[in-house]
Amino acid sequence: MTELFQFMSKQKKTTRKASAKRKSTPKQPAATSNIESMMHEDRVFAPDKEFSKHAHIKSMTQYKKLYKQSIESPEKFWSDQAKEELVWFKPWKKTLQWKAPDAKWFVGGQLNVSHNCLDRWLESDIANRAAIIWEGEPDSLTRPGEERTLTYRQLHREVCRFANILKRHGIKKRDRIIIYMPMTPEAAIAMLACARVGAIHSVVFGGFSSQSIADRISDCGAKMVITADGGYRRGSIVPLKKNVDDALLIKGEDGELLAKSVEKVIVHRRANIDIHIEPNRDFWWHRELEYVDANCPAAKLDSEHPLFILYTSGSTGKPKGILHTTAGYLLGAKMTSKYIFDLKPEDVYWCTADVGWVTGHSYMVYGPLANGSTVVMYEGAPNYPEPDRFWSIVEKYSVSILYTAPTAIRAFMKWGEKWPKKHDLSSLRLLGTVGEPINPEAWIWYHEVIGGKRCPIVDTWWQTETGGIMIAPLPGATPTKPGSATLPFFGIKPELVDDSGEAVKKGEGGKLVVRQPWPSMLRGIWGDKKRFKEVYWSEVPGSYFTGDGCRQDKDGYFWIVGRIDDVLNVAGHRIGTAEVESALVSDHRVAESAVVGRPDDLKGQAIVVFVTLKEGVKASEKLKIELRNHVGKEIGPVAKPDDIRFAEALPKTRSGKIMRRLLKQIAAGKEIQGDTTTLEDLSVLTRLSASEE
Ligand code: 7RM
Repeated sequence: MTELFQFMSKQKKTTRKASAKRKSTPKQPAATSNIESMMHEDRVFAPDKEFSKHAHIKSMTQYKKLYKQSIESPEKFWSDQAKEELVWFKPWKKTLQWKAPDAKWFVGGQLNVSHNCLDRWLESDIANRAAIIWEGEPDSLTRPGEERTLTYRQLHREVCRFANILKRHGIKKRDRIIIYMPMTPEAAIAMLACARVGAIHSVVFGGFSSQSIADRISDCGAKMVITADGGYRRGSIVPLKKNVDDALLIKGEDGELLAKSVEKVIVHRRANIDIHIEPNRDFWWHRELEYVDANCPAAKLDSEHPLFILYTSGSTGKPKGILHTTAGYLLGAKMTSKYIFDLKPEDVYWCTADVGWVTGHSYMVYGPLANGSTVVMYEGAPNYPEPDRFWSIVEKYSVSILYTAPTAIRAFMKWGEKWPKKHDLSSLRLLGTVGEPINPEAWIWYHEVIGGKRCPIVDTWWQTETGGIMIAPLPGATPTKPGSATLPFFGIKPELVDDSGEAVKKGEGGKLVVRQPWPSMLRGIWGDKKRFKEVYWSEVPGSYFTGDGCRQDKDGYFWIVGRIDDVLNVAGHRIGTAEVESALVSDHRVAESAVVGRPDDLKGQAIVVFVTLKEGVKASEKLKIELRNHVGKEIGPVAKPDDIRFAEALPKTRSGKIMRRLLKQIAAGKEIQGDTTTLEDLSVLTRLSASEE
């Protein structure tokens, strides 16, 4: 870290202007079993003095001091924080009970997540502030979307009423409930109502198919489904209730209904379309409200009471139901929101994630509401009806904090500066990214075009499994480097190890593991203890294995290079996909790229690259050669792609992650196999396969 500070003091005037250019130092690395990293990004952005002055954490000295305490005496640290941040019905007796891989935090304590997000604000001046500002998808260019604002008091009332509906329909503690909803406030109300009565919710993306709903119901034995008649997406209506009806009829291999555990379906009226209502099974949300009042005390739940299950697709086989519990999860979501986004009550905070992704859980609902902040929620897509939707919302509500994914940022870059330029974005004071490594070019564009060069960017690394952000800058303290998630959050001890589990030398790449338990860590895979141990705790015994490849630079900064399973092995060199992709996207004609390996007799793996081009750029053989040489120049000859394919679009999940597993099959000329239910747009695959040479 000292080196970094020396560098910064020398460069003080220039670094903030991003005048230092990317330095690429191609070299021919020696073959080793570790992941190599050949790209160098030397730009450093020091926090702005004014920003630091008002931030929760104001300097590196303050961060380092607290971080040290949190690692040296984790139990004391977390216990102090849990007292400070959360409201308890009953104090806990033991801060941590740990026998790897089983953690219990704040043992013996009692609290309620919905009470911590809502009731606690009712006696304060936060009660009448906006909790959720919701913007619906516009019908067209001329008809704006609906808007609704719920104050904390109103949200509390709606959650209590809906919680009473759950009880009326026989929902008890630990019952599982599937939430399959569009991005409306009712999605958040449903989640908070489950939390209020101690039911376990499992949110399923509104874009997923009947089969995925049925599989998830079957896996967790859900008793109820909460859905809507339909949801809006790019001007058309997604028939959510119809999908649920179909899901309830799907039979498994044994000939039995997969969703036989479902007794009730509650339907929110959103799209006003005709749907089937099955008597005694299906009930309209608005009708049920007639039978309940708004008096519903929050259940007193144990610290380790299960809060939610969220399914994430494993690299193979069936999705894993990641389980999170009450106190630890909430403490993680609340603290990371507060310190990493520097959240204040005056902020208008917008996380653009869908509720069906963990980011929508921790950073649209639980984290910000536990901090008493104002959350913006948007129903539609970023480019409907026109590519300036996000910027018109930022302007309309004076959004001060924006949290989105690199894939969205690259799409904005592709659509061009004219869209953000149409709007006043001066209310923004902080920007965040999540979901994949952000390539330096996109980082700089975000910084300059969206952030007007004045907003710090927090690149946040974490996973469904970690519950909350693990590695990210603290915006008033940490100097940032484009492409790096920087340093660990309080209480988090990440490390890089080689194949034998030994720590690697600084500057070398390795597998990212976490050495100490933390409160918001997953508590298991629903119904599959064996898989939980195998996937996360066997690779490096005693440590949590993230599945990601990473390197640490001389300042201790973490640079994620991609999933370990995706790391390429070219003639003995292990190269992270993120680096090659970043090199490609640094060519001004490339909008996005995905890199995969194809079995190769000579080299082990050949590098196959899928590239989408910026608007107006023509694909040609000449361009292929130029891109090949460009990667060679940026990284080194070993990383030169063997095969470049231009594509209209890449296969992605709803949260924007490229599904490399599918691209690998296409690259190898195989038929697509395995789970494609998490794919956002299936037609992309057909088009990709058709475009093969
Ligand atoms: C929050 C979320 C987790 C995986 C993770 C990484 C990748 C996420 C970043 C990132 C580089 C980041 N949960 N990932 N954030 N890679 N920089 N800032 O995405 O369960 O859906 O995915 O996403 O590979 O392991 S997730």
